Amino acid sequence: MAVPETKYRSDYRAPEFLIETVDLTFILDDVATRVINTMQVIPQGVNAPLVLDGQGLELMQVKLDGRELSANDYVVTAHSLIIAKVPATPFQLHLETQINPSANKALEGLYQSGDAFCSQCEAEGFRRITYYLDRPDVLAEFKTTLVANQQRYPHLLSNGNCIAQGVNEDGTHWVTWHDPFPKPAYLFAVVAGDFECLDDHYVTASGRVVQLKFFVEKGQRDRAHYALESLKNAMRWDEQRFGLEYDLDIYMVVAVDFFNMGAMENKGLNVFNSRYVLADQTTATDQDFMNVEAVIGHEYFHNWTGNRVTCRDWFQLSLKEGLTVFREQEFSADMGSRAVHRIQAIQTMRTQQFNEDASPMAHPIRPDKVIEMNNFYTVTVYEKGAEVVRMLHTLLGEERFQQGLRLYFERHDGQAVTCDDFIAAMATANQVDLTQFERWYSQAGTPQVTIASHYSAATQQLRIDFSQQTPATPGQPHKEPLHIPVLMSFYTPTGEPIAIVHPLLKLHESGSLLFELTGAEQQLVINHLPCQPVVAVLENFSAPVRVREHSSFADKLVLLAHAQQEVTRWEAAQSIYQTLILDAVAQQQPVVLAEPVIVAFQQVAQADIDPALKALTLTPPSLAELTEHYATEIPLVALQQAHEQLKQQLANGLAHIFAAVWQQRKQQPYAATAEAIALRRWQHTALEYLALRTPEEYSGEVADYYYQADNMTAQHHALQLAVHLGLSCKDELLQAFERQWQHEPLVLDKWFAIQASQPKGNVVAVVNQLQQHPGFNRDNPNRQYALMATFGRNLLQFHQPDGAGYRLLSDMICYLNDHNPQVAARLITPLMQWRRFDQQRQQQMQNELLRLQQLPQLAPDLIEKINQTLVATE
Ligand code: B3K
Ligand code: ZN
Repeated sequence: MAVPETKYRSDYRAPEFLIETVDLTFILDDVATRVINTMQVIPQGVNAPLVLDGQGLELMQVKLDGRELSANDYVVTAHSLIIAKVPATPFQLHLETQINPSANKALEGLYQSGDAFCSQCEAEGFRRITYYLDRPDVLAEFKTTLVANQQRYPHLLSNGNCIAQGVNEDGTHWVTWHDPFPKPAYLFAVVAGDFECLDDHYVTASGRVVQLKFFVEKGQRDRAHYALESLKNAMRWDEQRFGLEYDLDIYMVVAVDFFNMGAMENKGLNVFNSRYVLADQTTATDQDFMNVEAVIGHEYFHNWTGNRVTCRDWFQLSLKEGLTVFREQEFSADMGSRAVHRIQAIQTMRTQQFNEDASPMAHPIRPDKVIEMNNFYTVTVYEKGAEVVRMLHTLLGEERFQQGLRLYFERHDGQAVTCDDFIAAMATANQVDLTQFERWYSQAGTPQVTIASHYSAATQQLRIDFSQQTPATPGQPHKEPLHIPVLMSFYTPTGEPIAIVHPLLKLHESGSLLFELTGAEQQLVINHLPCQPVVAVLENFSAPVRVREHSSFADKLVLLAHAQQEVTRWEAAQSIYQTLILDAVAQQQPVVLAEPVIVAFQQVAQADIDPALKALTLTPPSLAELTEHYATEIPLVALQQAHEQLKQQLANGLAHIFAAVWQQRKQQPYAATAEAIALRRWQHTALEYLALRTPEEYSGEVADYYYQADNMTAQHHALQLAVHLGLSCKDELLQAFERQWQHEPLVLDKWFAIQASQPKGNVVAVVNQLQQHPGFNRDNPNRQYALMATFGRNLLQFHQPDGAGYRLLSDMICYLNDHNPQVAARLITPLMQWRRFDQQRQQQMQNELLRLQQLPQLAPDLIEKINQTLVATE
């Protein structure tokens, strides 16, 4: 196996050539698309050969300043076109290449999605379209002409503004686009197809009119309204909260069915996975609606954080992604329930990101070495990256954070920059020293913060000992202390807030107190406290760390009932559940929910608070989150048993409340507002506990609810309960759903996912069977994520001790290795955790990894991950 080259962040060199303008013509054809590329190249005074990136291209012609070059003048390798002798002054390079979009199953570069052509260039896909300096610090002005059959492809789209179009005599037509903003090639896009278009416009704060156009598959226009509204909300929000306006006259979104990720922020022409555009009440769940809003916002916000200011090199990915996820999270929070969105983000961190930190692929939010860039679009770069930006926001406060961001745009608009530049703007604008804070960019792993309180009644003094320690990760044996913002609150034992004035505790705008932990060990001493206070720590998950503290059950109950911050109350409940489960597993005893705890949860269930918070507070941490407490030998089965016992006891203890919630619900017309979503969530939680407690009694009720549903949220929940709780209506509902939705792939994905995630039964066999279902298509990433990625997260079933689950997944990875390595590399995630299980499972997973490692044409995406995981502790 040829090991592909590792690239290091420290090897960055400025480009030897720049490209000022690019004039591209695409003559579109299924199997032989012709790409004519005329570039103005500007040498940077380094006397060097011109090395252009290119992959899978058939080179037809090369002209330099109008003169055709002969084959002796250049060298074509598997990954480049090298022209040894080029002028020292600006010159024009003209290249003609040919590509085969219909053979492109990797969905990178130019490919076909159904009947349409579309492109995906980030990170390094443009080199599959033409030879180019395919790196983000080369910014050029693009002009693009598309030529295609008019009947089949009435819409021809690219970045920027449409400047000319015409019809040819041979049945083709052409459109020329011009993007006035210089941009890196990864933001380039072309689309051709026969779409239905949803049109609207938006007037910016300064009064400019922007055309908004959503292109979707025929017959789907009505499903794009929510996405369109979300876009307008995002545009308004970015003006109001960040003072940022849109800059072109048109903003286009194209929805395609074949797409590796969520969406892509190409300048003026976003390409979206259709699942993040198409949503109506009959086909989309509440969660789907929230995801549409978030992804639409995310791609829109990139226009400033990513496009206007872009990354110098791919190691800086978090510069645009961390910041844009932060902006997206703030947008969602401002549009809906802040606490609910925050809790969702915390859960993602504690399950997926902590998991990645505990894996051989652990990396800092700004990685130091990369083999395949596509492997670094991770929860660490995105979500932990957003947490790092959020910590800055916490440390500086909204006003000063905004000030820093303004300086960042002032300094760097139109440039390709680094994470250091971002931090420097924040530091300079606010006259603060962020040197230690910058370690968050270079250190991998989840820091552990230990907090121990000691109270002396005699001296009325409270001493809190803080310590922090970050475990070693591959390539980083030693870690330095980080700058950690710790938000805290103090309460009396009866739940009254205590106002504390202390030089080390700043009153934060959230209402909590901010303590800045910077040393490996630090003490906080507070005097004049007449009684031992209850302390809430790391409120709002103020840093992406694990906390170890030893507060009593009584203290947790005080916080559950009285904490002022909603997220803190939820955390108190989570901490109670977690202690109960982990203790039960450690002592091999059943979980026992004592009377005062039940009473406390009954009070939550009956309180006059956001019903979504009730639902979240009454839901124990997932099995995935619980596994995070074990570095090795994860006791899967015992955890699952304890988890189930706990839920049963909640179901019993709160049965009368849940029954009342369920029976007293009122039929209301469906709306995807935060209030309506919250209410449904609470009612669905009630139904789940009721059905869990007495499945036979509730099977009919669940089936009725299913059949009466006028929206997908209800239908989906009923089906999920039926399947996951093994209700007697299970098979009937599965069939009904399949019949109703067999021709709606995005909806059928839910049917696949519900079955792949069921905790009981022979799920390996079910998933194997579903691979043969006519609705399953191995080449479509959405189908793979719905069936195979969901199965990989089904801890109990995927990790069947006989290894059948591992084999099922690795067989699919073998197929994808040859067709879509990016998806293959995503699906392999659960196998990366192999060392955290018992001997037998380890052996089985290792066997599968070794088998994959032997594949004749192993893609770099998989080479990087498999080698890293097999080598890690050798
Ligand atoms: N920037 C794109 C991700 C591209 C992924 C390339 N493998 C989507 C986003 O983060 O907005
Ligand atoms: Zn992004």
